Amino acid sequence: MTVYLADMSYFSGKMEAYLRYKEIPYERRLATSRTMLEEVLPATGLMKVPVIRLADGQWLKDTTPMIEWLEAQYPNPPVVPIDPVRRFMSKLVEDYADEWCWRAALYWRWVPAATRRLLMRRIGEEVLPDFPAPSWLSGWYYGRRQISTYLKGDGLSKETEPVIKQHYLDLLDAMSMLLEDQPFLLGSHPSLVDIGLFGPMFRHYAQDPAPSFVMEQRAPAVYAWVGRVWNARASRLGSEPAFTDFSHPGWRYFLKDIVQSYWPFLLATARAWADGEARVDHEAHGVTYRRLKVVHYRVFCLEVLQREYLSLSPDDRDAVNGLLSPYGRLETLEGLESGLLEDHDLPLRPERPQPSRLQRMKLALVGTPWDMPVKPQH
Ligand SMILES: N[C@@H](CCC(=O)N[C@@H](CS)C(=O)NCC(=O)O)C(=O)O
Repeated sequence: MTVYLADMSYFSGKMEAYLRYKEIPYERRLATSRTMLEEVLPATGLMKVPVIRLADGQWLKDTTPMIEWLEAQYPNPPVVPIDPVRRFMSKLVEDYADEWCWRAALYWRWVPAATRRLLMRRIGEEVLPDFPAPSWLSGWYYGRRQISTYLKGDGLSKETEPVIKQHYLDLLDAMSMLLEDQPFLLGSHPSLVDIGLFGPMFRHYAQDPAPSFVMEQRAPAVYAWVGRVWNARASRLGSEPAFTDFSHPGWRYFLKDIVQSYWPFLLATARAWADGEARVDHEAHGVTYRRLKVVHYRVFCLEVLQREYLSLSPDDRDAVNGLLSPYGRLETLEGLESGLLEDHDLPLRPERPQPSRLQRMKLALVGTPWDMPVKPQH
């Protein structure tokens, strides 16, 4: 298979950690604006990485469904615990790592000046070498776009800034606590929670200069874990992972943040989506994140998690509720339908309608709109 990826990308790092650990052979294809427009967009409707082209020409997109699909093809050793309670909890943490840890990782990349300058240059050279502008200029433009979409457009304000910044430090402390007792976050082998948290921790926090220095000083155990996950190989670790049960005190920070901040954010997003709203305010951590984009993909995330939660046996659901009860409970929404389940049925259906020329030009400049899938012309 061929993985289209970028070497500074959060989700590409996550995907590669999984493939490397599972020893699934793949070819790396660095995505540039040309490969994105000519190969990735027509096949997937996305200007995002990573995506995968299978040897038979079929395509996969979005790391969470991709990992789930690959787990069915390459089941041993599993990264997803078999026990339904641990499995659900792992998926919850993976989703939190994907969607809620994103803002702070973007903050630490784009706000410290030295890191911002370096990344603008890297993006210009590595992602936009075929863009019709000098690479410093295209990199600068792309960086400004990331800042306006994912920071200013995602609730960064004077009020929220200290909380967003602190999120990284809290993650480091919680992970350090977990790693005092085990090489990986859930025990003897990498699992979905390691893979999920590798997203923010690898290409952003461990490698961008400003947060990397913080990790080195504050959380050397996390720094070592980043290398350990990158270097993990199933054949070396053996096929019998022993996964623990989320009762370790290091999980308290995550469980509290998921129940009190992330899940309510998903609910607010889904309600706003159902009401046709484009923006939503969200209160968490004692501050208000104002005018957050209502991202359709996140309605899908909630739908998938909620389905899994509701399909647990009563005893298993009690066990999940028991783990979360010190912090609250998971409210569910009746009649929740994102309409995206079919779109994430993998491999993707080959007969995708093509975007128009005008849409392609627009997408080359602005990327995939964050709040909606690309609507191709029929
Ligand atoms: N839900 C997707 C997210 C992929 C994603 O956001 N990729 C980023 C790089 S880490 C991207 O390609 N961004 C392009 C852009 O913002 O224009 C996944 O799990 O793969």
